[in-house]
Amino acid sequence: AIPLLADLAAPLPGRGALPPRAHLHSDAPRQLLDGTWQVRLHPSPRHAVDDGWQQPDARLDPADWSPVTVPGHLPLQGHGSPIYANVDYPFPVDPPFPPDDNPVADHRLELVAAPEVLAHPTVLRFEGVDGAATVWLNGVELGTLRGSRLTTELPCAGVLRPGTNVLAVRLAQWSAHSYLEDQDMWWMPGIFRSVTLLARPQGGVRDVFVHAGYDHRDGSGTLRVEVELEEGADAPATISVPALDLHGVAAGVEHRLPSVAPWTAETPVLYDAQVATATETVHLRIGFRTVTVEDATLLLNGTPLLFRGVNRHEHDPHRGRVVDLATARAELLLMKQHHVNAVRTSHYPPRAEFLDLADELGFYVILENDLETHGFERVGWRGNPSDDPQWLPAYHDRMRRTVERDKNHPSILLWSLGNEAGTGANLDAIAQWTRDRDPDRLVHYEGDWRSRHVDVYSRMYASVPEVEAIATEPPAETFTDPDEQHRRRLPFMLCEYAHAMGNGPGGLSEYQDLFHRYPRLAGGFIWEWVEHALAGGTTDDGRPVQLYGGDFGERVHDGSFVVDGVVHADKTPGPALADLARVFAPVSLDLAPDLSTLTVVNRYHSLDLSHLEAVWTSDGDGSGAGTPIPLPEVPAGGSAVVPLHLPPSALATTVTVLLRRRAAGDGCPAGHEVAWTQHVPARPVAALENDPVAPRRIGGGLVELGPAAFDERTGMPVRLGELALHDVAVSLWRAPTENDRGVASEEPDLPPVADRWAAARLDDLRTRLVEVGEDGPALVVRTRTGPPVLDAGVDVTWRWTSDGTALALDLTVEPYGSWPCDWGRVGVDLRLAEPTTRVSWTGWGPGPQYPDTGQAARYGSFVADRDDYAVRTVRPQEHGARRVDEATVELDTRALRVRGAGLPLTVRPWSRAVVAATRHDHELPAATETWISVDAAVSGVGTASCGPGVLPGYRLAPSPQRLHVLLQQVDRLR
Ligand code: IPT
Repeated sequence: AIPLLADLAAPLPGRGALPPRAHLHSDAPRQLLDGTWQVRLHPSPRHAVDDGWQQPDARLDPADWSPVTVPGHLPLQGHGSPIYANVDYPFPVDPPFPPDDNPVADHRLELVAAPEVLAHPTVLRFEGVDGAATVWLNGVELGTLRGSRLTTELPCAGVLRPGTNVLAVRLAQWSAHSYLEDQDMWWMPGIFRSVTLLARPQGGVRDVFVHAGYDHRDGSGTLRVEVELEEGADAPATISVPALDLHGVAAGVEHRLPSVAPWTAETPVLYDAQVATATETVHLRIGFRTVTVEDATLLLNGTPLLFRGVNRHEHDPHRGRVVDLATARAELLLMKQHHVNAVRTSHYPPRAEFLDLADELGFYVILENDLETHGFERVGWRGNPSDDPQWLPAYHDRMRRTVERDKNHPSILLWSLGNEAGTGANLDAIAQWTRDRDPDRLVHYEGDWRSRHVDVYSRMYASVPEVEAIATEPPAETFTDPDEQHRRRLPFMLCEYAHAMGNGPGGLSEYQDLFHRYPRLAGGFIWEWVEHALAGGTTDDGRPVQLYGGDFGERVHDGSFVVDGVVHADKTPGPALADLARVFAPVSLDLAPDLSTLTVVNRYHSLDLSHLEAVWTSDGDGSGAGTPIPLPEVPAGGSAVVPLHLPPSALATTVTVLLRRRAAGDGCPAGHEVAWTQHVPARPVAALENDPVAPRRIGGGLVELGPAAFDERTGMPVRLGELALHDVAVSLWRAPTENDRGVASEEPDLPPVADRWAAARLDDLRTRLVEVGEDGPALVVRTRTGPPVLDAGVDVTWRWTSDGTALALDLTVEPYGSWPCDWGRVGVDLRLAEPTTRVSWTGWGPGPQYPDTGQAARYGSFVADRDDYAVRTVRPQEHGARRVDEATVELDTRALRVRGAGLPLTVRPWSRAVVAATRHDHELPAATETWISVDAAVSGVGTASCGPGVLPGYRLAPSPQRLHVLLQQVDRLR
């Protein structure tokens, strides 16, 4: 028998750990063991030799060992490779057994313990070890580690000694616990968080549990600090909170404080506190707040709370789940700047210090246990550990370690039992344990829609109509089932929604409108904050390579489904982040159509608007200094109608009203825009400026019309000024977005729209010239365009005119026959034989817009270089359309000007066929040409990559369409 095999198959908690406790900031000595360790690998536990390698005097062959950085993931340091699988277990579902094919990594570190650490009993703390490990110090087994994202403390008193010590960790990738760690992310074993030796002074502070409540009725606070001491204390601990005039008061008793400042994410007031014994002092920051549910409404300090949340995984494109604190802080500041006020720590506790940042910067946190058994869904949930008693100790152990480590953080309002772990008695048991242990917080778990054991009704990816139906359910009394009654009394939230994969998410505003309308709705958490692409170096021409599932030779994988965030893996914002900020804005502004008034709705939880100034500007994008608008006092939750007194001439201009910060604060600089709205006047239709010129035949099968030449055989223009035009055609297709490739949750029996387009051969339209004629000064071309196989298509009339300078097109598109699918877009494509360098435009920007995205876009003048205009995504897809009134597509020496009224314009160096067929951005060919589309209409994008498809109002059913556009070759701008 191989003991390690038996160990790895045990569905039990690890051995040898001390009871879990809070992660405390203590003055006791400590020694960080992060750095360079040595590692050697075995392909399986059956090959892991017992050669005494754990012993200090072991004779080791240096050739077997190589350096590895701790914290780090082994596959990102050349030892094995990452595996990305979402729901599927990448091994047979044979619980509790792991597969034999199970990489084992022996780690060794020689260390000399610091004298100040050695002067006390010591513990060895592991904050995150991905996989299942056994730990030896100087050849003595200290214990085993289970629960990859959870802290373990192993006592090492009597084993740690002066001089050199040898720490040995044998880490297997797979174990029984892998069944509990099926989160949608990379499988990457390794000691990926810090390892520390902690001195534990006798009589020191072992654990602290702060209970700090706020009573909004009288502004008072209550404070009770439970303290557990290490052995050997001769006096109890004392508590000091100098700012509250508490000096050396007793632990365990409740102190009533007549006046405290409450903690909220908007006012993250923290009180410095010390808990001290004769031998140890720990420092805490206390926040007073109370979270409750009343009338199916979530309340913080007595006031309804709205989560403007994101799901956050820890991810770094180079280091995986090793995320340094500076990066975590930068992430949180970026969230602040985009009005995110809540984080669900999907799907495990983050590194401990993240919660310090959340307390300090102000975020509401749903802290999630390290638990997911989603892969059992594939086998009808047979054998799901959540309902099998042999796993109860492991469930209990994980939940306990989750709660105990982070229990002192005011930012945490809810504990989450885990994610996608089905239902079962073990979940019910840990819900009950959590409520008993921490009655001051709420319990969350999405996986049980009966919500019997939770305090909020939580769902993921529910559609807008479904959320509205939940918001307006009949009262609890009307239900006969007691579970239903209970659920009806709970507030509702979306722990995941708006799947931010590729081009999207579409439809954010519709959810937010519901959240604002119905008090039962406590908001939601976008899926997800950050994309999990892994860095794969650069191409020969310097483009970054970003990798996803399947790129490491995995046989079981879920491709690019791991790349689905509003922020790229390197933490640079994607276009959705700006849209999110607009939708999440804590103040709503509405301009009366005659500009007489501005309606201001304060959607903050507790702030009034005194930190903001309002200004208006005219005829720009709002970036100017602006004229102040005096704002009345608008308390949190209140609204005001503000008279504007703008000059009457303003109506004919673009008026932008902005609310911006008066001073720096809340993670934002002074002047940071918090909300805006815009009045865009009707603009004149772009028209030819001079008298029309007539078409004339110029030989060679060409017809000249002003600056353009047409090929009589096709009826299509082939030249505009000095520009050769190629492949001019009507098109109904777009390069499928990842949302287009998904099955929409409201249409589970229908194929993805991308497949419907493919079945209808929307990407392969053929055109027949019907006639080329003249109508006065117009060249009128009629074509019929349709896909092979089908008898449906579009009849197109191209009416071209010119004044000798520009070329105008009036296009009508009439569908005929019975169309089997909606369209991706309707417009005109053309190709230029040289690459664009940049695009400047007047219209909406700077980000892209589809009918259900682009909430951040406003009217103004913008410039973007080629890549920014095209919007490159890790997996290539349709993106980058802006609605333009006028745009200049610059080439090396010349430019093409496009004019129309808010026309969706797409510019990129590749055809849609190339975009659709390319799996990675870095595989796209170098830019040698320019593909331009000017559209009459485009479809929304929805979120069918996971969740609902395009809302009905944003779909593009086959329908008559018109397009009016002016084209002109101009000189390149300087
Ligand atoms: C949901 C998961 O909770 C999350 O981890 C992620 O996988 C997300 O989907 C999709 O990216 S579960 C899904 C079945 C709705």
